[in-house]
Amino acid sequence: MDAFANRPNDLASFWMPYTANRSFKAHPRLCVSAKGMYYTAGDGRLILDGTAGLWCVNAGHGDPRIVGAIQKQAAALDYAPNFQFGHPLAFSLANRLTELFPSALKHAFFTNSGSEAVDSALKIALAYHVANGEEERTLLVGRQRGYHGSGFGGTAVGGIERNKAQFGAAVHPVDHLRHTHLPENAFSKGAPDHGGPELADDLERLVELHGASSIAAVIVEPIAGSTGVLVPPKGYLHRLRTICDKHGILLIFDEVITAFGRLGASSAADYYGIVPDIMTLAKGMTNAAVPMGAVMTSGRIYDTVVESSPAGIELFHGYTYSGHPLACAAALATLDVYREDELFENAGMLAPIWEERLHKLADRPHVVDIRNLGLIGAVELAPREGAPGARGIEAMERAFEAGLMIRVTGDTIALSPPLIISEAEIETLFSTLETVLRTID
Ligand code: PXG
Repeated sequence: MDAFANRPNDLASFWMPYTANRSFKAHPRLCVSAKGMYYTAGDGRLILDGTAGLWCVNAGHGDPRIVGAIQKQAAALDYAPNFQFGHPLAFSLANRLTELFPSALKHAFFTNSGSEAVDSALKIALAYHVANGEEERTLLVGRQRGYHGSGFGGTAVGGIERNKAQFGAAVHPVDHLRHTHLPENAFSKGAPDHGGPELADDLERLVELHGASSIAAVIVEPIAGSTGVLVPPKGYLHRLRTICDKHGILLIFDEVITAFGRLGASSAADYYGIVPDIMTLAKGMTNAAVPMGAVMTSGRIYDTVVESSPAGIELFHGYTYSGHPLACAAALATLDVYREDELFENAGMLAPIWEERLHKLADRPHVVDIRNLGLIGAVELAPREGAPGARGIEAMERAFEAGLMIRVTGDTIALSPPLIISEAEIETLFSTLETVLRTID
């Protein structure tokens, strides 16, 4: 048999990630091309992208400046190793990123995804404490309902039981803070009022339990995305920073979703005016056109690890494709597009319009909560009796039939459109969603 025989209609071989494979393959939803705010589905219909892919296509699909940069780079230098050799674009990109984010974050370590960025960040935190003479700081603290990707480290600090159940014990000692979702904050517009500092004080509980000198780092998403858009109450992140400082604990912001304009600023760190010790990036960094992630670290972390090592390699960690030329070219072009088209500013300008329109869904059928910040929105539906998640899945399927891509997590609809969305497209998105909500029981 011809080893390269083409079987385009056979959906069996591809084991799809985080997907109900059997139901998808019975009723596939395929996208065959994309431009701007829209996909084209397999049957030729236009689908409005309400989620920027998976929170990643912030500049919209197929921007010719990004496409052109990738094409040009592929022809000029397809690959060069960054282990003991290097190529100029990786250095340029690292410099550009340090200009974009809080000035204390002076170094960029490249990865190929958010999951790798998280695992790298955790390892860098541990390496820092070893270099700093505090090797007993090994405990990594995450948060309930946190999502930090699918690596072993990220899964362990993540707070989603379902993501751990198939894989046995964590490979590293971890503990978790309480999540930040309080019922009294339902239907808050933007940052909720109640409970921020008290929730952050949960870190003091862990300090009492384990001893501060055993805790290496705390990792949190500034806004938890994957578990249904949980916006931290006012004062939460500031208090977390204060407690980390008090006890010598590194604070890691997992900004895989929040960086690159989602909140109308370069990062959540920038938006909140809080400087973490380490920041993880991915997704919007290349507009998702080539996979890439990064870990930004403070000068102190880099200097401590690098300067305290004997001559030779200082950090025994990296990936064949760390700082891949095509990814660097895509990222540099993407940063140019963000700047030239003022997309972060556009997101900030649209945020109040987005908030107003989103919250008009409050009295629609099944809606039990609405949450938002920047160009992020969540509509939580009541679960069906005995079938949690079923209503959410049906909303996603119906929306796709109606020409709209949404994401669901359980019964929560999560929305995060490309930052190029227009006011008219915001209206189309929400009126389509209202129709969908009317049609499901
Ligand atoms: N950290 C955070 C905060 C994320 O949201 C990752 C790490 C992992 O990134 P990679 O590139 O390894 O996937 C993520 C990923 C959703 C959804 O529907 C969110 C993600 C991925 C897929 C779906 O909310 N976030």
